[in-house]
Amino acid sequence: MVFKSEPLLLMPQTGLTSFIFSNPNNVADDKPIFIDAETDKHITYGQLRNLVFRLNHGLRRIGFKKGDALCIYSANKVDYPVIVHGTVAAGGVVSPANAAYTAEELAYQLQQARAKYIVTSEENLKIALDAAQQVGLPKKNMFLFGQKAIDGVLPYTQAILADEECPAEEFDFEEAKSTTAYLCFSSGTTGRSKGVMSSHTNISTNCLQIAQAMKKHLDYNTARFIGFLPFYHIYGLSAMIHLGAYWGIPVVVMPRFDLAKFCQAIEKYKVTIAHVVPPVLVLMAKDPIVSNYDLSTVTHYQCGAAPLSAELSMAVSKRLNSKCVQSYGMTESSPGSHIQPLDNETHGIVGRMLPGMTAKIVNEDGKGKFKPLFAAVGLGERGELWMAGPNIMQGYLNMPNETAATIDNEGYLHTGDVAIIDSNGMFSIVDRVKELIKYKGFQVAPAELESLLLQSDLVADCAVIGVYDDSQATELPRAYIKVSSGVPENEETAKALIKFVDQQVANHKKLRGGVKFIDVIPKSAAGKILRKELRAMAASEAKQ
Ligand code: 4UV
Repeated sequence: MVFKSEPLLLMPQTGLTSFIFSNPNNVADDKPIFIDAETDKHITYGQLRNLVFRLNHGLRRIGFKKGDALCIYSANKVDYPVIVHGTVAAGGVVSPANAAYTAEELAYQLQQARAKYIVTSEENLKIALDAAQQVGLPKKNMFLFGQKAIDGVLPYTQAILADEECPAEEFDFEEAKSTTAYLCFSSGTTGRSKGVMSSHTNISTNCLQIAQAMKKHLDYNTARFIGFLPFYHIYGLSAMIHLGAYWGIPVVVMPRFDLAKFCQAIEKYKVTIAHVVPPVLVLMAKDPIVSNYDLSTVTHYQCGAAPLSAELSMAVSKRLNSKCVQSYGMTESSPGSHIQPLDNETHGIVGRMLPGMTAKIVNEDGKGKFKPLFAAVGLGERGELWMAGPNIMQGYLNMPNETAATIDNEGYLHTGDVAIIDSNGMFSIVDRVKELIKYKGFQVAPAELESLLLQSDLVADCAVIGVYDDSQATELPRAYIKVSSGVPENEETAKALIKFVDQQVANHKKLRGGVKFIDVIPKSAAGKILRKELRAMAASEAKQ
C-alpha cells in the first residue's frame, strides 16, 4: 500500500536564489532578519539581499566558477546566511562543516566535497589552516568572518565582498533540478559520512512543502525564530537560513546552546517559535532557571532531529503552557518530510507527510532485508519507512553504489527508521534499523569510531552502538571491545580506549556511553555486525 500526502500546489520554477528572494510575504527592506543575540547587531531583509548579491559579485571576481564548492567551518554567525546564499547565487555548492570538527574530520569533508574555498571564524582558524594544508587548499582561498585579518587570512568583507551587486546565476526548471546547491554530510544507513547532493529544486521545494503545510498555522508578520541549532546541520540550515529568509521571519542567532541565554533571548526578542532538539526539552521541562524568564510569547516548541518521548513532550507543554510538536527529516530529504499540524496536539508523533510525497511502510523478511507489505499496511503496523518526492536528494557524491542502496528504482528513499501510520495519516517514528547514532541530534557514524578503535593495539575487534540516556533524552555512543590477546579487560584499558577515541574526534562523537568488554562481536554469516544483539544486551544491562 502506498500512502500519498496532499498534492503540492506549487513547484519552484527557478534556481534557489531567485526562489529565496522572491519575497512572497512582501517583507519590508528595513525588517531585521538575522539578529545577533549577543550584540544585538542585525541584518535587515534589504541588507541581506544586498550583501548576498555583492558576495556573489566578489566571488566571481576572484575566479569562483559555477559548480565550485565552498566550505563554511564556523559556529553560527549573524552573517553566516550571507555566505550561504552568496555562494549559491554564484552557482556554487555550499558544504557546511561541523564547527567542532578536528583537522582530520574537516580535511575528510574538504577532500570529499573537493572544496576550493573555506570561510571560517577566528576560533576555528587554526584547525581550518591545518585541514587546508592537509588537502592542499591555498591560504588565499580562505576567508574569515569578522573584520580582522589573521595569520594572512583576510576577512571576507575585505576580500570577496564587492561594492556592487551582481545578479545571481539563473537556472531554468530542468537545470535547477539537476544542479547541486548543498553538500551536507550524512552517514545515511551505513558506513562513513557521505556528501549528500541537494539540488536547488530539492531545497526550494522543501520550503514550499513546509509553507503549504504550515500556512494556516503561521502569522509571518509576528513570527520570530530563535536560531541556536547549528547552521551547518541541515535542520538549522533549513529552518533558519532558508525558511527565515524566504518567509522574512526574524531569526535570533546564537552561536551555541546555553539555557540561560536561550531563555533570556526568548524573553528579550519575544520569540514565538523555538526549534529545538530533545535534550533541550529536558532542560525546559525540569531546570529551575527556566522559571526566571517570561517565555509566554512562545506558541510552540518545534522539536526534531532525534526521538522525543510523549512524556517529555507533555511535560514541556504543561510546564510552559505552550504546544510541543515535532517534525521529522533527514539530510537526504532536504530535510523536512513530516510535520505535526499545530491543531493536532497528540504527543509523540511526527505528524503528516509533507505535500507531494508518497511513502511505503515495509516489513522485515526475516533475512535482514526489507520487502514491501502490500496488503493492509498501514494503519498501526510497524515497518521501515520508505519515502519519495521532489525533496529526495540527488544522491551521494561520487558514490553510485551507496546511492543505489539507499534510493530504489522507484525513487523511494529507504530511511532506516521504523514508522507507524495512524488512521489520520499521522506518523510516529518508533525505532531505527540503520547504524546511525544520534547524540543530541548530531550524527555519529559507528563505522567511523570502529575504524578508529581498530587502529589501537589494544583492540582485536569492536562494534559501536548508541545507548539511550533517559536523563538527557539522547543516545550515547558506546564501544563493545574484544581485546587483543594479553590485554587486560579492566578499567585502565577502558579509560585508555575512551581517551584514544575522544582525542581524535569532535565532541559529539566521544564515547560517552563507555566501553564494554565482550568475548566475540556478534556477526552475521556475511560478517555484518549484529547491532540488534548488542542493543538488546545494553538494554538488559541497563535494567539490572
Ligand atoms: O540526517 P540527519 O542528521 O537529519 C536530521 C534532520 C532533522 C530535521 C527534523 C525536522 C525538520 O523539520 C527538519 O527540517 C530537519 O536530523 O538525521 C536523520 C535521522 O535523524 C532521526 C532519524 O533517525 C533520521 O533518519 N530523526 C530526525 N527527526 C526525528 C528523528 C524525529 N522527529 N524523531 C525521531 N527521529
